[in-house]
Amino acid sequence: MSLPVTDKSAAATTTVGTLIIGSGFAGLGAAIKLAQQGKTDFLVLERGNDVGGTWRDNTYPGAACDVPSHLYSYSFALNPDWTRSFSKQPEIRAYIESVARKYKVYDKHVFGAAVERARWNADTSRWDVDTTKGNFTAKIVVSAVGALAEPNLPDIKGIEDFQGEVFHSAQWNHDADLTGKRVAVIGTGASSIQIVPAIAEKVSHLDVYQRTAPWVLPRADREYTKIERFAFKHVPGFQRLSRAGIYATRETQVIGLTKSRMFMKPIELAARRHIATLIKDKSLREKVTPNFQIGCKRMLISNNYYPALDRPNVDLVTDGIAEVRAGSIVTKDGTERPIDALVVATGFHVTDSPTFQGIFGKDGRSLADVFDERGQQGYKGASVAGFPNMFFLVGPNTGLGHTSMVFMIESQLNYVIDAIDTIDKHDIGTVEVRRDVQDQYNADLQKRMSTTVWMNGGCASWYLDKHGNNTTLWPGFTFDFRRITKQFDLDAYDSVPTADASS
Ligand code: N01
Repeated sequence: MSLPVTDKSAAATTTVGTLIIGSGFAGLGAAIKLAQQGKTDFLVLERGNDVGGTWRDNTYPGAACDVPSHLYSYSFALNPDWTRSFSKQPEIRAYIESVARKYKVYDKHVFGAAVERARWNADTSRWDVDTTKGNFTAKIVVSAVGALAEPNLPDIKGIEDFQGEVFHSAQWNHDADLTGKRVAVIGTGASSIQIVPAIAEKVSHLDVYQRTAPWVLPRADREYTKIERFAFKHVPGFQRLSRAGIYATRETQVIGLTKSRMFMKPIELAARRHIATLIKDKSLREKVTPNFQIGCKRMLISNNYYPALDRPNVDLVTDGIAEVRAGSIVTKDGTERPIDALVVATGFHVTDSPTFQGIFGKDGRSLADVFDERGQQGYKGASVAGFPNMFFLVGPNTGLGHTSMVFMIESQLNYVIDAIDTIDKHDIGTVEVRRDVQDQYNADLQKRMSTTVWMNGGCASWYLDKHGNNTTLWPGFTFDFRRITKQFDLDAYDSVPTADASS
């Protein structure tokens, strides 16, 4: 259903008002909001073959969401048909596709179009965007590529010489049958703790390589009853009320994460009880007990991870990995463990995404260089000084560790769609966030960040950039972020009228 875009070899360029890059929850949401405003001069570039983003890509066994379904959906497209409290990946993917169909934005997509380079052209005051499916020029670019999209492959000696199946959790090879095989999983983050129980029964032996033990809480997951599903569908307000309840409960965690650790104590106790209840082996209990404050890394939820580790055919290996050989992993104590297949559940390039290397702003510098020098700084997660007419969704400091990213994305959509509307209405040629405004915003934000568990909780995490700053998460209540993104604030930007911008 993608647009018939000219073949790249013909070297023709497609001209469009707004280009959205990526079609996960964020990019798809942007397309829908633009369409709802009656705007038609936009396209969505998507490197995959369908919408869905991370929920299209992450198909590993056991993939599911750790935010309750009714909150993990667009407020404008509630889904009364969720079958369980925490949805599995296929159901979320089907939901996203159904929303794209309902709002008729599929034909605005160019699928299979991986962006190779986006360059601000000062002569035309437009973005020149080269993709694997042709070249584009756009007045405005909305980057919605997602923070968890570029797999982080571990730099372990010898891994390239491994002779068996090896793949990242986000690139699961479904042709590789792990039944009866000796398998290793490296990493114990959110992905791993879902994969381990899903494959533990079918493999002959499983080694789980843990560098840092995560905090794992019980998962209150269950199928909805027929009565509940009837109520979600037919009782006016029931779904919104349930959503509000989930939202409020989760939001209280912000106090513990950002202000007072006392609020996290009951949660930590629940996590310790979880270990004690589910693991009988004392030495395994010790190995899985984290050595940092709860909340410092993302809190995980699972009822079947600990029982899986407790199985006789599963070993939790905590000695560091020295090297991978053709058919084994050797740990630093010299032990060699033979394996047939290796799953690397080692996370993503978040603050150092390779996509940043292909975006070149006003002075020709790449976004990667700019972030490298100053850290991943932006303004309201939506703009970066030096990158005119480019807006970001899920940009710097918009991530969350406690509740639904869809809520944050909708806040950002309010802001970015209002920005595009303002540009149109006021006949503006270019907007660029003022450096002084961005600097002040980040100084304030990092001051608030300094008291949070993410900075003082005694852990290293993907929330921090190479400067040691948390440029990933929002350090407060999500309703505060909703407030500051309600409207586009043109006065925070340098703007040039269309008549004066180059054309
Ligand atoms: O990745 P991670 P993930 N040698 O970065 C280890 C979302 N998500 O894919 O902690 C050995 O969290 C690393 O060890 P350490 C969610 O936001 C959501 O699991 O750095 N080990 C860690 O254990 C989540 O936070 C859902 O010491 C190495 C693991 O690999 C985010 O995605 C499900 C290593 C990486 O954990 C990312 O989760 C899945 C090395 N060289 C994901 N390098 C749900 O909604 C890394 N590690 C449920």
